Amino acid sequence: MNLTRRSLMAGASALTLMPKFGFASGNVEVLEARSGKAQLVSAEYPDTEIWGYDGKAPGPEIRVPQAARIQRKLLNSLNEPTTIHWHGIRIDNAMDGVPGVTQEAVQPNGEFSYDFTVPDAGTYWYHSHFNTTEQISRGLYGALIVEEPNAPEVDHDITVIVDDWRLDQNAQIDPDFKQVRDWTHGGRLGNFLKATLTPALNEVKQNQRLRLRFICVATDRVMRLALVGMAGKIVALDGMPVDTPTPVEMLTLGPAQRADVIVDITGATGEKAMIGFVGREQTIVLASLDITGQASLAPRPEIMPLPANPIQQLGTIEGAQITALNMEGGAMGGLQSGIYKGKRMTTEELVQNGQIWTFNGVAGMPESPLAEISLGETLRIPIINDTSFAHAMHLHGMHFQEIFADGSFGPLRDTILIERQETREIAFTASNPGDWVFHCHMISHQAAGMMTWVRVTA
Ligand SMILES: [Cu+2]
Repeated sequence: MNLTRRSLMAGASALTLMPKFGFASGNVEVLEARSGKAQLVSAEYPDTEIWGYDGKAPGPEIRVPQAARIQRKLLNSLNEPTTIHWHGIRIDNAMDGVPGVTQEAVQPNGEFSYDFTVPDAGTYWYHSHFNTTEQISRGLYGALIVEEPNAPEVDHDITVIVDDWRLDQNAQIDPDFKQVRDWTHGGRLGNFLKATLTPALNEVKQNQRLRLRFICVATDRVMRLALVGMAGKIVALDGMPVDTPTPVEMLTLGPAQRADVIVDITGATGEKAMIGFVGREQTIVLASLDITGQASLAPRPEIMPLPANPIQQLGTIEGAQITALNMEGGAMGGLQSGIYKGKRMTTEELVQNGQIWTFNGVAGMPESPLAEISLGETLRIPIINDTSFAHAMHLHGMHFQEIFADGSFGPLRDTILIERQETREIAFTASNPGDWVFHCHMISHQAAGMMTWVRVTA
């Protein structure tokens, strides 16, 4: 696809009125989950009632140096329980924020003190892990940025949170989070896409260099993004630097995935640099930056790899334990029955229990782990997607690598997007003890059955 500026529809005039929330703030000690109001669409619409950290969506950006200690007290001012998961962080298990697995859910008016260090630099995020479809859909998420001590020089370092809201005519969030049609298909897809840039940025200059930290916080939508008026490379995926930065024009991010790109503004004065969402029928402008001059005559030097994180890549997979994960269910699937809470049920009975997807024949959290391995052991998981939908599998606590057909390994990731009827294999060497959930990050699918866990013993 050869995208030009002109092929992008100017459909997001509201973005020039982007509310100025979510500025970097590295010293928030309390995160209060509460309701709030946000101007999501434009001044012509009423403010949207959201739930957010400190009443904002996105919540405050947490930005710290690598290896820093993060301490945040979660105050729950919602009318229902909640927790915070620190997505992609190699964290102590007790701080992972999974209710019923690593902690009790924090009740209304309750609190929980999160305290952990961030070993790896990169782009991460935090979000609710309780009643997650609803709580993320209502805005309970924020960016967690860990800075390299020797970060590459750029003119702007911008976090780009991309979300997908389902709003009614008055710009209010559709409160029906339990539509069977969503569960059985591609999940809760919205009707209003929004990119929030932090810090806000409206203009750039030709030959300026930007680091854009993309975070897809949508519960279910895969974001296909086009970059126009800029050219550069992907330097990190899911927080982790890639060995060899690769040129980027289009970026595909499944729910929860991140990509850091370093780009130079190539457009000329008077033109625009844009981020567009490439949909089936149309491309929507999510961000539009005026190019207001030339920063320098000469193009910038070559984009180099980011400094590596102190994380071990896969060595050998010889002798590794292999445990397959078979995905079944959903619409246009052949699921006849599945086990839920220890009981075999027909698909009708599963649906009555809000379940529609299975991993290895089981819907929802199984009593025993998908696999149990000890520290230093390597686990291979071939993932067989025998369904008619894509899934974004996320492992907590550790990053994994894909094993390609030729035996080579892919980049370190914490979330892998697996297309319909596709089989992909991942592997990791256990480096973090605890019970770690492994689930589809199309959160509607997770809620409707796609959840399991692995145990790493010390
Ligand atoms: Cu899924």
